[in-house]
Amino acid sequence: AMEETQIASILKSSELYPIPQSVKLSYGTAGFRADASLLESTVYRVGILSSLRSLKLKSSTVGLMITASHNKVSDNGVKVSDPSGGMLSQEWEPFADQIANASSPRELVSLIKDFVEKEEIVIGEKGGGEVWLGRDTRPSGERLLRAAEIGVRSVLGSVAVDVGVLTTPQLHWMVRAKNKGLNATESDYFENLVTSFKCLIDLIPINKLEISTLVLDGANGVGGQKMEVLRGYLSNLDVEIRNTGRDGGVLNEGVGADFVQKEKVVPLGFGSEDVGMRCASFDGDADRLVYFYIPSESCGDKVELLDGDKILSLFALFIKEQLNIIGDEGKQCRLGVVQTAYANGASTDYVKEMGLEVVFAKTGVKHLHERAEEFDVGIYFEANGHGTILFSESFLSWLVGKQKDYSEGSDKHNAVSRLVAVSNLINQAVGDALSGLLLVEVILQHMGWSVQKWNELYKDLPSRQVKVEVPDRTAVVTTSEETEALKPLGIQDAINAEIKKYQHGRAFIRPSGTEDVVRVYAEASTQEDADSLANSVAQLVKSFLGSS
Ligand code: G16
Repeated sequence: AMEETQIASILKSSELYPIPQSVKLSYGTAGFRADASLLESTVYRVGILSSLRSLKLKSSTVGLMITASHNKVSDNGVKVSDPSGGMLSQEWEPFADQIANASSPRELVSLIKDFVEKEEIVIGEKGGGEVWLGRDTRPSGERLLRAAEIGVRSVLGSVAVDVGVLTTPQLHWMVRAKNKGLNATESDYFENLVTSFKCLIDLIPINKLEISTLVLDGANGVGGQKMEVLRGYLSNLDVEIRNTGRDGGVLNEGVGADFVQKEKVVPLGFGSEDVGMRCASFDGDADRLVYFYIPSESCGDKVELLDGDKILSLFALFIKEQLNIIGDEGKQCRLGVVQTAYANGASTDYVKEMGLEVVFAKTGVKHLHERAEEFDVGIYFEANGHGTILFSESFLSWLVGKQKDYSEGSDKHNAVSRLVAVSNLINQAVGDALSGLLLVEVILQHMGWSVQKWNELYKDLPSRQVKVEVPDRTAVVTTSEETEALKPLGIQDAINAEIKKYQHGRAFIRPSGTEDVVRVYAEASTQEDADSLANSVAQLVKSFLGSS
């Protein structure tokens, strides 16, 4: 039960953060997101939730990140990292929704009281919770961070630690490290990347490739700035960084992974002088990564895109290669792939041909992560560039054991060491553009491949994504894999009738969990057909739901 002093503390602080009229917030795909001016009360309340989450888990450190990632600069958002470094347990999302929408301090307190009782959370007696607060470069971040601090501290005895401007994956990594009792500062994060990258470089059999310059689009956000720091510690990587946000560019506007992946055109700051160069884009909080190049025959501003699916395929190939070197024992490793309905059909065929198991999850890394944990090595990626590789504890300790069995310098020993280094390099908590980029770079050097050669792994089926603004996007309800719409009634039959008109046609709709739109995805054998299928499905959405 909650003591009177605790109740008074929340009543008092919540007076500072009245909820704005007529907003209905939902934790969504990746936390709460809205126009930054609407979010103070939400962030304050998520501060309270984070303290409670920490208390529930024996005062383990919890992370609270203030970011709206790929959304526009005037938006902001808040998401919680569980002590494991993964996303907030989905069991707590309904409570997050309830308190975010509580209309008065009294209602807020009563919801918290009930929840604390139900979860048997003890406030105050055995020490408080601990919450680490990070934010991206959005101008509204600092003000929102103050609201989060007040929320955290209004749970008596809990402490808020401001860990500064970070990428989302950095915060998740730090939280995970902290709770494992490891060194957990930002410099530890960098050091870990540098050491494991170097280890993989040293294990390249013969260096087949002159290291050419990588050109990075930092989305005018935190990722490019962090890469500037990291670059200083790395050898064997030559990277030129553009769109750092310091030269007047606007976050995510005409730049960044979301823009490049959706529009398939060059971001601002790139042009004909970059033809053929290996280029990469981060998103606003650097949890997404895509590659691209401008083909020499480029008409206008079109790029060749190497999206999350292509990154996944490259990773799968490299890991499979190491397992093959280990031989029969390596083949026992359950290597699997997790994708979403957005995965390009050609990528799914490619990994299946490699003999890998492929499973599908709902959009949102939290869903993919969960499925990837079922494998010894689970690679998950969304087409938008969000993903990572998870190694199970048991497989990792098996690998470490093998490092002792095999003689040093042997092929098998090297293969095992590469896998161990990959598990250290690639973020085990969440998709991470910085660590993903380093892994892509080292694999390309290992293979002796250019970006063009990598792109030839398979040819994407032409696809198109569009968004449709509707009065109420929650009217769209889909199946668990999001490939079919159950509501509004009749729309799926209409979509199916459109799909039938196209060769290799595939299309689906789903409500976005981060923007107020319905998303439409379409694939077909030509770009013209994919565009036309996407447009007719978008028309169906408008006619079934009305346009706003
Ligand atoms: C977030 C999630 C991703 C998801 C994306 C789009 O990305 O972390 O898993 O794919 O939103 O979601 P939706 O289609 O529901 O709007 P980010 O980079 O914005 O955090």
